[in-house]
Order: sequence, then structure tokens, then C-alpha cells
Amino acid sequence: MIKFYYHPSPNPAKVALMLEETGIPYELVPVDTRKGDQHAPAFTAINPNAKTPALVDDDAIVFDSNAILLYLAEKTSRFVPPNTPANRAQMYSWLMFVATGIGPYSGQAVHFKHFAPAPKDYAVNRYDFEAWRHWNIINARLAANRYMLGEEYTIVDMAVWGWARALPFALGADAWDKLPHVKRLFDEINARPAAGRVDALRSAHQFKTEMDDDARRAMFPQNARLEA
Ligand SMILES: N[C@@H](CCC(=O)N[C@@H](CS)C(=O)NCC(=O)O)C(=O)O
Repeated sequence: MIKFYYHPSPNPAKVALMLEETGIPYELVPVDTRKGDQHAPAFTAINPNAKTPALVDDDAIVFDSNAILLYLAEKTSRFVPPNTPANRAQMYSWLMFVATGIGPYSGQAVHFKHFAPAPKDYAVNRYDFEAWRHWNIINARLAANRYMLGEEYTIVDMAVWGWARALPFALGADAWDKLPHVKRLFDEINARPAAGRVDALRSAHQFKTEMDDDARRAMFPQNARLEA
């Protein structure tokens, strides 16, 4: 059975949604990143990048959320558009846009706004600006299309949904007012039974919620260089 290495955060959420949408049986393996589980040798043997999510399917090991979405889409032939060059070109473009833009800039916006020590004005301004710029591009895309790739719900919408869950935290309380088309897709996906099952995963394990010194050491190992 598939082993799904999970933490209740944006990147694993996308994969959880795809697993729940397809109904593939899987075993959830909690990786408590605030306790440092991501650095355990047993986990870095699966994902050398020491981050969630990762997935083991028999002899197939796959890490990085968007790679996992593609892997599961290929495995099931579901939630991808019909296989034409034009469709595939759009799917890869938007999936990589989420992977290299939405995820990293939203993640760094969260980091600098909520967790970085001062002085941080330059970094907050840079990542807030870039996160908004990327989300505005998604919002414009969804103003013209029901879903990211047109008329069909696909893995690209799932990838967007994973990070949309963190939007008010990443961008601020006005995020939903300023991104109404993202909100429309977010609400639609939230209403799907699979999304409800993903929400229930949060309580499948007692994940650590405090961002104390131990959690900061596990998640922000770069800080050790400042203390040295
Ligand atoms: N590019 C990776 C990023 C994975 C990532 O940043 N995961 C976060 C959760 S959303 C994590 O595990 N953080 C723990 C850490 O940074 O130590 C992906 O898309 O899967």
C-alpha cells in the first residue's frame, strides 16, 4: 500500500487531496516537522530534501508535492486534461508556476512576516510583493477560466488549493477580498467530499503546534550560523 509522509501544511495538503479524490488506499505516516522528524535518517532516505510530503509506492519513491501530483495523475490517468500537446503544455506551465512561484514566495512571505527576527522590512516587502504578484496572476487566470486549465478540475487546481488554504496567513486579512476568483475556486474545492476528508487528517495525529526553540531549530536550521 502507498505510504504517504504527511504534515498538515500546504504542500502535503495538495497530495492528500489527490489521494482522497482518486480513492487510492494509502497509509498515512505522520512527519512532525516541529519535532524534527523530517531530519531522521529513515525519512531523508526517502526525501533527501528533508521536507514533507513524500510518497512510497512499492519500489517507487517520490518527493516534492508537484512531482507527486504528476506521479499520481500518471498512475491513475485522472485529473489531467486530455493528452494533447497543447493541453500538456498548459498543465506543465501552470504546475511549475505553482511549484516555483506560488509555493516558494508564499512560504517565504509567511516566514518573514511571522517568524523572522527584525530587521526584516526589506525581506517582508520583497516576499509580500512577489507573493501578491503570483497570486494576482492566478486570480486573473481564474477570472477567465472556471478551473486553472479550463473546464476541467485537475491536479493544477489541487496544487493551487494547497497553498490557498494559507492565504490570509501569508498575505493578510484582505487576501480573500482582493482575490475573489481564487476564493471562488477555493470554496468550490472545499465543498468536495475529498477536501472534507483532507481536513479530517489534521486530527489523525497529535502534531506539535508550538513554535518553540526546539521547533525553530528543526525548521530554521540556518539560525545556528547566527548564534555561532
Ligand atoms: N518543494 C517542496 C517543498 C516542501 C516543503 O517546504 N514542505 C514543508 C511543509 S509545506 C516542510 O516540510 N517544512 C519543514 C521544514 O522546512 O523543515 C514541495 O513542494 O514538496
